[in-house]
Amino acid sequence: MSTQLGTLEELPADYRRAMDEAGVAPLWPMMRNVLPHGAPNPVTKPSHWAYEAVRPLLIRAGELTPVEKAERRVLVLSDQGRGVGAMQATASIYLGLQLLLPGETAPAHVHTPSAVRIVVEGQGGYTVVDGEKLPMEEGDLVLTPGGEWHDHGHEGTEPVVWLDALDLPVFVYLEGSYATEGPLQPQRNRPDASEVEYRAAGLAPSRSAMRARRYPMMRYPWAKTEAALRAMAAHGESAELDFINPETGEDVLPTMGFTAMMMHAGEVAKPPLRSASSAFHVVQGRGHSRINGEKIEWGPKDTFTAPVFAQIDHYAEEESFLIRIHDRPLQDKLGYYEERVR
Ligand code: 1HN
Repeated sequence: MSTQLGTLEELPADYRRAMDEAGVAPLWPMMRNVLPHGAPNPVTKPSHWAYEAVRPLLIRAGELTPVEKAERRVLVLSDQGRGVGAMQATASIYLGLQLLLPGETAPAHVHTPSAVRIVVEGQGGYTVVDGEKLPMEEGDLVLTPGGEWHDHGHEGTEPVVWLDALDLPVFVYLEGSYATEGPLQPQRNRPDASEVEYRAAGLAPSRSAMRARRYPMMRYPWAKTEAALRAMAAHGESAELDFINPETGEDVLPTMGFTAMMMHAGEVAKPPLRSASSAFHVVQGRGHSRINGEKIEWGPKDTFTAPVFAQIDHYAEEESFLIRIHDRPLQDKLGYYEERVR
């Protein structure tokens, strides 16, 4: 049953003034704004950032603003539904493209939000998390979980660019976002955990009284991800693999999830409608997607987004590898993640 709710205008002017003065407002005129029927009414609009278009601006930022003046030299990818300058790509996900030039370092800090980097181009970049040096190669996923010290450096000869994905909007909403700064960290002189402790799927360091770290593996090398996707895709249609914590089997972070997808040339994917919002980063390939009917043509290194419950059709024109960034882990924890068949 759906009755028409009363409006503010129906109420006498003196009553409205009196409510104003008392610091109260009637719920019923605004009820449907916060509780629409059947499905949410997202502010987020499908958005697309072509790497070709953003890259020159990022390189120019490298000429205009020394890293010392930026702390992090980043161009923020703002959701079209919120406008340029919005520090949201979807309601819960922040995205930015970060540039580091040869020889530069970005100072160490620790903050409450969590970040994940997906390396877009360049060689020789690295991130140090809690003393562990994580090399950054194209397509690698590198975690800097909330509460972990991290700094970045660059030992190569060409610019390094990566995509930052943070749960920053959630922390800002909770009035819980803050950072502490510190000196660059000493680096342990050994390869990262993906090369040592978690070198092969299904094998983990022998369990002892010592509990595993909360974030035991913080780098997911693209070479292994691609090989795993190819093996899966060779035996079926599209392949999708979730990035997980190798000790718990859970998502890599409490709030954000990451899924690697491979599509063969000519393949079509029509995922169910999901209550999670998504951003897609194209590691390799070319194609187009229809998101709520809007056509987005994507190529290598592009990024695009889809709002909650979006109707999404992907068409791979070439063999394509995408990483989907989403907020399902957060929605799971809040008890409402949902998928609808279409
Ligand atoms: C941050 O700490 C980094 O560490 C990048 O590279 C982007 C955007 C907002 C807040 C913190 C980084 C960020 C950020």
